[in-house]
Amino acid sequence: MNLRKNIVALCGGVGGAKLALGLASFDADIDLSIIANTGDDFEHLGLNISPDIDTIAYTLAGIANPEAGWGRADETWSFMDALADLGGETWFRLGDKDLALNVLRTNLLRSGIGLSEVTSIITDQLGISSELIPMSDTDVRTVLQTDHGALDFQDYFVRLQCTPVVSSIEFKGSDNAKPSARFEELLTDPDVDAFVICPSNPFISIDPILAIPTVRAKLADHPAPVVAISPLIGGKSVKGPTSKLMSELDVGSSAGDIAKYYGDFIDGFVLDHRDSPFCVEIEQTGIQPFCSNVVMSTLDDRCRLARDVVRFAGVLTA
Ligand code: FO1
Repeated sequence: MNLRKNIVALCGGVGGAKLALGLASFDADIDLSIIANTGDDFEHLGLNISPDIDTIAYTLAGIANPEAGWGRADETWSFMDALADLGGETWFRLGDKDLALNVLRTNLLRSGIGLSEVTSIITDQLGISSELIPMSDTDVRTVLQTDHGALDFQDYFVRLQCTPVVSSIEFKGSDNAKPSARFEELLTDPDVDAFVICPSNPFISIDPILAIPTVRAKLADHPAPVVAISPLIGGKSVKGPTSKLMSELDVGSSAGDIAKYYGDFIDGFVLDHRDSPFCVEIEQTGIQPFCSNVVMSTLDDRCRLARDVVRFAGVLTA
């Protein structure tokens, strides 16, 4: 009997990357393919920056900055300090080691290599065994309509620290975007055993992936179950602006509201024990709830949650 399991995880920034590490670590019989959000990507200081790809790569390689969640551990900041002395833009902090990766990516892209191949060159160099796949090789850019006008993602998230009030979110370029070739393959691969929607921010990390034409429908049509993990605990986002965006976008405030927001294309929803009162309303929408401990402070936490998610998916019928 083939014990190997093919898991495809849709993932954004810090929270999602933690579960991705758990999925990559808890069982050697898991073949993990991670689909990374690229809606946060932007050109800055002449560089092509892909924050969620890098956050996931650094996390899987064990070299992520554990406090910030983004950028690298043991970083130095000579480039930023020198740039500041020259009056350059330093609101988006690029450490010296992080800079090297972004210079490499920029030059590979400029030579005509696509983002998927560039990303596999980087993951090979970092010794990462899981597949890390951009959601698309064409540009999709998250733009937020706010009380400060239209904002590119990093302006909203970093420069303005998520303080603007958001009225709507668009994904520029998504209408003409296609899933990356490998993502396209996985969406119709009968050997995929489960799709996992990591506990990333649904609106700014998962929605850009779902906005690419055919993705949502193919996930719904695939025979494998789709399991989402709640990014909230007790109505609070573990990190970042999920709760704030829920109220600004009028999506509700609970884990149950997140399950309903994802809606028909998910089969199961993993939520924290503290949110178990929402299981009934989730079940009434036809989505199977499963309670676990969603807090991921240690590697053991990440592996345990990953194990719960894969086991839960194993008993779900899509
Ligand atoms: N997030 C910040 O809040 N401040 C920063 O200065 C910052 C720099 C940065 C540099 C490289 C990188 O890959 C990510 C970086 N991030 C920073 C995180 C980034 O804004 C991501 O888009 C978020 O993690 C959301 O996923």
